[in-house]
Amino acid sequence: MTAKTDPSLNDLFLGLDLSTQGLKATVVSPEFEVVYEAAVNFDTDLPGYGTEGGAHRHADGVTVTSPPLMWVESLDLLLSRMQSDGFDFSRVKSISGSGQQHGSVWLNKSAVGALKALDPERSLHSQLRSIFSVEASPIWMDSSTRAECDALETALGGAQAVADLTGSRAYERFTGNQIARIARLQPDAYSETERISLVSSFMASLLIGDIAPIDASDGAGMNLMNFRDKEWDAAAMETTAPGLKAKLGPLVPSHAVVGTIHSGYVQRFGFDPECLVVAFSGDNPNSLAGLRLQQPGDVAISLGTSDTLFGSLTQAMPSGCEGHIFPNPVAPEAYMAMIVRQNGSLARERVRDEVAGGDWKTFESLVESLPPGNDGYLGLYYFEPEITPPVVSPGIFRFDSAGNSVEAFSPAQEARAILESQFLSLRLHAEQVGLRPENLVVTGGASVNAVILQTLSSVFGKDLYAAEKSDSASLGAAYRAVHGFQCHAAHDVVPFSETMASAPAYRKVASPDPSAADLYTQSLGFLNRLEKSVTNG
Ligand code: XUL
Repeated sequence: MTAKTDPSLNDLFLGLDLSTQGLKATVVSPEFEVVYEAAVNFDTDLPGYGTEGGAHRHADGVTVTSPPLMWVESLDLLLSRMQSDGFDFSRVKSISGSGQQHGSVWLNKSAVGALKALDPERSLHSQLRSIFSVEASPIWMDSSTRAECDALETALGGAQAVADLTGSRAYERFTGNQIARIARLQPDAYSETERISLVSSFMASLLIGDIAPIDASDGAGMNLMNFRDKEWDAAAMETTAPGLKAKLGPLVPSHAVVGTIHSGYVQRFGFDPECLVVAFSGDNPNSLAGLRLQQPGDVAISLGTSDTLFGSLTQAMPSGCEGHIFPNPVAPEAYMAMIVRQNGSLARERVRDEVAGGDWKTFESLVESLPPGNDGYLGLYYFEPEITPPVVSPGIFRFDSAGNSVEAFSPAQEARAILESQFLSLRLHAEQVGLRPENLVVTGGASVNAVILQTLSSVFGKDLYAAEKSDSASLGAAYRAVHGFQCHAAHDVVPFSETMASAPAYRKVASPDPSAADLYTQSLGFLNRLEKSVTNG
């Protein structure tokens, strides 16, 4: 990298993450040291909005929204907290951000004027309370749009056709389907809407004092964008709602600078007037950057309430059944693919409670008492409806090595079976969307458990590395702030691997059992058949 693009040691880079439950700031130095963090929790810090977990769940059981004004107020509160902590805003060279994916913010004709005229003497929320044409923003947890999804798939030629075009089949939470529903049920609000932003681009808009464009990585979570050429697709837009293109505005690459900080923040908080704002993106694309996935084959697994696997790839294979393909936020020529399994930590804990009285040590001894491959016994554990593979009715299914149903497993078989089947399923479905891990990073709550890590490493046949910090979205936003700053200075795309070259290496936490690698590879076909026999996919 040329010296011109290198930040100076005094510089700081700010990442913001507006998640479902709160707003978080992570500040990094040019050496990628986290030097400051702050957070706002929507439920406890802004109780006036009456959210639970940051959202309002409606009586119909499928509609889930959040008040966008709460997001505005949270930015005020976060920046004020940073100011009271004595944070030196003048050192911030650039800001980027992350937002929960798919949620939309509906702006009326007064929005641009109000954003441009932000007055440093007054709070943001007092100035912006009347810019919304829809005051309850649908978010990613909303599943009210089955009819709209069916309509899109019918119009475009089926689920696979929608996936081939947009990177994902039609999903209820995807923004285009949310837009179609609002346009149908609230036609007046739709026609009063000047612009529809994503949560991510809306937060960037608040900082630049104008409407910030949607970036291509988060734009791919809408079922509206051609994920290969990164343009809005005319047929998808036409099926979704009339006159939509003008309401969405342009798309930009995720590393693009979308503006400089509005003068109101310079006066109120002491920001440098030249502080750049790099396009905000979705939380999953930001996590990809936060976990430093730099090249095709770099894959992260987050073991959380749900288990998520995502990684970078050059040959995208969108699936009409599962997973998502987004443009890669830090490598414009590449993609990212993502698989979500709903039955993650809670399912493991449930089996642990049943076979080991809630004790991880006992659970570990049970797993270790049997060889990898579980003598051919395999179990499928769906305590909740499953996303990957699609399972509507929960259930547990146990099989012997010939694929015959088995009534019950011994505690040891059960303990080994849940880990092996969860991780084999992640590997199977990752391969089905073109993700073949070469370098594997694990994050999330369960990543401290030795037997879980060992099994994961063996199932994938790869060394396993651990990321030290779990809040990869806000960290990724800070890393992207550095990347965008450098790309801007270089007038070119700087390879993300160059940006991150001086970041400390990850710690190896497990190596695969060499005797198990072939066995697990051979089990993938068997698992696929068993999953198909019990699922709806
Ligand atoms: C991704 C998704 C969630 C949200 C959560 O498709 O719906 O991961 O991004 O914030």
